[in-house]
Amino acid sequence: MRTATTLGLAVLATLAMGGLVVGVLQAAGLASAPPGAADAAPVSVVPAPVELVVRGGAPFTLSEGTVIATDDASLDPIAAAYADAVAERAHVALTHVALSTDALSTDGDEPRIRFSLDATLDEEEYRLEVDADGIEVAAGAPAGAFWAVQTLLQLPPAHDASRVPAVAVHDAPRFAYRGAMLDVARHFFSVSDVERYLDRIAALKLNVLHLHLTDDQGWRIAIDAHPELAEIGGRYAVDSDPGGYYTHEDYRRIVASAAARFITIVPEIDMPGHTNAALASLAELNPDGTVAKPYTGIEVGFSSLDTRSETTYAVVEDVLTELAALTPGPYLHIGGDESHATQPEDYRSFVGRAAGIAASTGKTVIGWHQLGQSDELPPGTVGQYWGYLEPEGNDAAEARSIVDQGGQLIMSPADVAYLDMKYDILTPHGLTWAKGPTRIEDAYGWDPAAVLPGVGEEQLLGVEAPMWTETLRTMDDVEQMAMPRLAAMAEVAWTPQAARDYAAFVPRLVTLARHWDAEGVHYLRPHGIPWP
Ligand code: TNX
Repeated sequence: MRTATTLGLAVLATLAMGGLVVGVLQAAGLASAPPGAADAAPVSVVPAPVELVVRGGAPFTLSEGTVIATDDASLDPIAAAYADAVAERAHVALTHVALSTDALSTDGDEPRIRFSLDATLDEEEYRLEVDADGIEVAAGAPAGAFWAVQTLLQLPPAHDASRVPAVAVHDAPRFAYRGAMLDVARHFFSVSDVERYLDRIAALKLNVLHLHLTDDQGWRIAIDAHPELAEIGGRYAVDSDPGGYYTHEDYRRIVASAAARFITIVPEIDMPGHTNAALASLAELNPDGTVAKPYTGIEVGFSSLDTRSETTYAVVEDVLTELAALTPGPYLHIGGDESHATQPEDYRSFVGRAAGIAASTGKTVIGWHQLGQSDELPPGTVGQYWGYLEPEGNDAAEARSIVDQGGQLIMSPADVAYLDMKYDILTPHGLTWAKGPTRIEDAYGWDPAAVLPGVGEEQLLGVEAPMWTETLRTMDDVEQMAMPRLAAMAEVAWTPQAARDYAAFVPRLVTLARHWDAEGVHYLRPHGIPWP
């Protein structure tokens, strides 16, 4: 196979050919073959790779029995995942063989598709080369190979999944933490619902699913030390819709399904506010020793744990210790938002102590940016900023306080990153409190490193798109609120800022939507985009 000639970041031109807009956009993920080349179908990837060069030769055709080889056992599941996807989309069965590196270089009936590890690349970095003779993927670690597969699956035209255009791609993410959040507390979502969302996330190269497991309306994770939390707190949901909770086995299935997609689960126990479900389940958490009434409305800010009671800290420790033991990922999220029913000094001492308990489990603590009101956060605490692009009140100062204590930030500005905001006034579900509807253009057009003064690329762990579910009852509802904006968010998280451009994103989004049509993904078609 030829080696790729690597072109740098460059946006060359956009030209209209025969009514079809053909973008020659290197590094913006959409490129056409050179004029006169055999195959002029546009090549399009979301999120845009760092470098994508269309080589201009004939495509590679996947066919029955095409041999796919791996040079390391750690790549076998990724090759298998690619083979499964090809079987489903192109109705072609690939033959997988594991080979040593030596065997890979021998001639004969050579494998046409090869996956290999390359120690010179970072874990999530990959190189992908396709020509008429075959496909070569090299990655620093299995994660990079998995992201290469996500790129590979977008390369063929949606109507002809067996034809892989000849390209050379060199790619790596901008941010280490590329997250989506699902609120399973306001409405409950089954393990298979969550797995469906994991598929959407993985295809866009996001690598974190943050589960908002507890809130006023529901407690969704079994805790053996206090079974009432899930058994009673799990019964309810917004509007008295069906409740539910995850057993340890359910949670382990979610973790395993996520891991198979190189996604880390970040569990959140929100406190000291947003705790009515816990207060309604455990009498001992209440100062008067009687349980609170269940809550199925959508107000916020009315509940608080008793921050002066040692019983509270004992329960917090039981819960976080159990959850940490169930969670292989490095993070525990302790919430901390909208604790309007907690006195400010009580809030400060509570979050300092709760963060200490979380850190003592060995995990890195994450909390909403209000955690910065405490100046006693454990080293490395991560704040999740959910203020506006133009910060108001104390939001910027609280976020900065976390950075000043040696931590990092995840950016989720509510007016651009909140997937539960309506797209426009025609959107059937969702809210509008965060500065009105959030168009795709709004979700796309911001730079996480340019939001907060003194918080640049180095201070950022990454970005996350939260999905609050007060108005969303089913996974269909969730999927339609996420898609297409989650694609915009994925590009914010993955693609270098210099290579991002909304006008170039739109035709790539349309091409991606053709794949969604083929795969049965439910997405909204807000006006302003020439949907297929
Ligand atoms: C604010 S954002 C909340 C949630 C709501 C959401 C609705 C944040 C940390 N708290 O409790 O569900 O608004 O959009």
